[in-house]
Amino acid sequence: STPFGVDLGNNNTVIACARNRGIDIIVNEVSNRSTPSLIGFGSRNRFIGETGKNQQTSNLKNTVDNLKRILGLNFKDPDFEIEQKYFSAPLVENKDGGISAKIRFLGEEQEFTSTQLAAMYINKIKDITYKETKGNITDICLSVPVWYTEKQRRAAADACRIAGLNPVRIVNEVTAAAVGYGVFKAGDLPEEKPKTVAFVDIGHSSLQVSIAAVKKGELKILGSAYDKHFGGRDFDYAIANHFADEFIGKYKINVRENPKAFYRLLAAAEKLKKVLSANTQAPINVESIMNDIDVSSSLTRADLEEFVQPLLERVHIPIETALKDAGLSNSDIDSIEVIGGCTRVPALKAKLSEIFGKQLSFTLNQDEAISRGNAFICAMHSPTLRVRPFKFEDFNPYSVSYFWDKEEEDEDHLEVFPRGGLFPSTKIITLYRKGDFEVEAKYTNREELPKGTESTLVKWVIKGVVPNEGESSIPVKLKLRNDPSGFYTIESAHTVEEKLVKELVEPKEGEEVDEDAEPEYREVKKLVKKDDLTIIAQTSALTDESREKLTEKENSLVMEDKLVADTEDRKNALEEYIYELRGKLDEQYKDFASDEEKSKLSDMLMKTEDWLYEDGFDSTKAKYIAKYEELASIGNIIRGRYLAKEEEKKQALRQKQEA
Ligand code: ATP
Ligand code: K
Ligand code: MG
Repeated sequence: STPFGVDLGNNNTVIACARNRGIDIIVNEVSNRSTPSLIGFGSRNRFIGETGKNQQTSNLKNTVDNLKRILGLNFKDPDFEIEQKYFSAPLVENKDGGISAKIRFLGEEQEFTSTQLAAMYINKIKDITYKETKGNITDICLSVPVWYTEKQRRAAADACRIAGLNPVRIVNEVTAAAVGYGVFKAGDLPEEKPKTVAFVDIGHSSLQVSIAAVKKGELKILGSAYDKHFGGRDFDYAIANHFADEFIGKYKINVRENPKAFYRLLAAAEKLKKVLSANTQAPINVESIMNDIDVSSSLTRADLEEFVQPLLERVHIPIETALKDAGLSNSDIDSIEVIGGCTRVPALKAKLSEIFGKQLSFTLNQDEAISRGNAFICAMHSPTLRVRPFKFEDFNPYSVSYFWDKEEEDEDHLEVFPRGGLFPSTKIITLYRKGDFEVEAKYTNREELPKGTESTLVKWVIKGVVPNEGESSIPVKLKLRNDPSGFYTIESAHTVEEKLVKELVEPKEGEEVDEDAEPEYREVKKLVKKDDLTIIAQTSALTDESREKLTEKENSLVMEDKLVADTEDRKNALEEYIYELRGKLDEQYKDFASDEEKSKLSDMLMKTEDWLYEDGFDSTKAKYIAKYEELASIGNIIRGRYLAKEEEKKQALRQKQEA
C-alpha cells in the first residue's frame, strides 16, 4: 500500500503520499493542493469536495461541512450548542445519542450519522489519491485535533474503515507536523541536547499548541493545549456580523433572516479577511445579496482587529497551559514554528510573537506540514518500506484510570495514564481474582475534558480465570496500554502461578570456570504464565456488524455516484460526437461519403441532437452508448475511407522522397 497521510481540516483537507523516496502532496481533480471538506447531497448523487463547494450556495440545506467538529460528538454535548450555528443543514439526534445530518438526497429525506459523513468524505479523498497515484491505497494515517476524546478517535477510525481503509495510526495534528519537522529538518537538529520547539497551529476552527523536545531521530511532546473554539471561521463570522448590522441601516435588509444571503456574506467576509492580511484596507461587494439589492462596503485591518479583540485576548491561555505542562517558560523555547491558514493574520502573528517574546519561525509549510507528517508516519508503519528511523512520543492530555471490583487489593482503581504522561505507554498490573471479572477505563478529571464528555471510555470482561486447586484466587497480570493512536486498551491478560523452575547457576564474576564441569542448576520459585485470558472489549467504536452494514451502504452510494458520473460522461461524449461528425462531414470527410450517405447521416445527427435536448435529456448510460454507436457505425466507415486515403498520400510522399 502507498503510505497515505490525511490532514482532515475543518475547512480543507490536504493529502500526502510517500513515493519516489519523498513525500508528495496529492492534487485533486481540479489540480488543487487542498480539497474543501464538505459534502453536498443532490437529487441524483453526492457532491463531495470541490463539486460540493461549487454549488454550496444553491444547496445550503443539503450541504454538510464542519465534518470533524461533529464526528463522535453527542447531540447533548454542550459543545454541540456552540457548534450548531456553523451548520446550514439541519442536524438531529440519532438513536445512539450522536449527531446526524438530515438532508434531501435522491428525492427523499435521509439522515446520515457524523461517522458516515466523515466516511463519505474520506472515501472521496481516497478516490482522489487513487486516481492521482494509481497506487494501492489501503492504509491511512489520519490526524485529529489534540482535544479529540477516545470516542472521537474511535469514530475517526470507524470512518476510515467504512471508507475501506485501515487506520494504521490516528495521530494528533500538531504532533504530525512536529514529526515532519523532526524528520525533514534533521540536518539542523542537535544530536544530544534536544531543541525546544513550540508548534502553534491556528486553522479554521481551532487553535492548538504543543511544546516539543526535538533532536536527531527523536521527538517528545512535553505539553499540549488548545482553544477548541478559535479559528478563521470566527474571524469570518465577526466580519459578516459587522456587515449584517451595517446593512440593516444602510440597505434596510437583514441578511440574517436569509440563510443564502448570510452564507454569501460569510464567503465574501472570508475573502475580505484574506485581503486584509496583505493590505490595510479592502472592499466587500455582494451582488444581489437579497431582494435584488447589491451591497458594498469596506473594512480596514484595524476594524477587523477590533472585532476579534476578544479572541486575541484568549491566545495566551493555551500557550501558558502548554508551557506549564512542559514545565518550561518562554525563555526556554528555542523556536516557535507556526502553521495553519489563520496564522497569516498579521494581528495573530504579532500576538504570538508578543506572548512568546520572540520572533516566529515559518520553517514548515503552513498548509501542508500536517499531512506530510502523516504520510511519513504511515510509511513508518509500512512493513515493506524502509524509512529513516524516527522515534516520537506524544503527550497524554487526559488522565485515565482503570477500575475493577475490589477483592483482595486495597484499591479499586489506579490512575494508570495521568495527564502529562507520554504515549505510547504500557503498564502491567496484577489483580488477584476468583473468576472472570470486569475492568473499566474512565477519565479521572472531567475538568481536563471538553464539557459534557462521558467519563467511561471502555469496559472489558476478562474471561477464563481459574484459580489453582485449593486456592481462593489467582494472580492475573494485565498489560494496560495507551496505544500509538491514543486508545486506552488492555493489550493482554493472563494468570500466573508460582512454579519451581530449574535455573542455571552462573559462575560468579572472577571465578575460574572448569570447562569440563557439569553445568550446575538450582531450583527457584518463579511466577510463570499459566492461562491466557480472553479479553472482550466494549468500546465506543461501532460493532463489526453495524460497521459492515455502513460499509455496504457507502459502497452502494459510491456505485450510484459513479453511475451518474458515467452517464453524464457518455452523454457528453455523444453530444461532442454529433458536433464533430457534422463538422467533418462538411470538411475532411466531404469527398468520402456519397450524397445518400451524407443526407442519411445528417438526418441521423439532427434526430439524435433533438433527442438529446428532449426525451434523451435525462436518459440512461446504455441509451447514450447505443445512440453513439449507431452514429459511429456509419461515421467510422467514412472515417475509414478518409484514413485510407491519407495513408495512401503519405506512402506516395515517402516514395517520392526516397526516390
Ligand atoms: P482546522 O485546523 O480548524 O481543522 P483547517 O485545517 O481546514 O481547519 P487551515 O487550512 O489551516 O484550516 O486554515 C484555514 C483558515 O485559514 C480559513 O479560515 C481561511 O480563511 C484562513 N486563511 C487562509 N489564508 C488566509 C489569509 N491569507 N489570511 C487570513 N486567513 C487566511
Ligand atoms: K487544512
Ligand atoms: Mg488544520
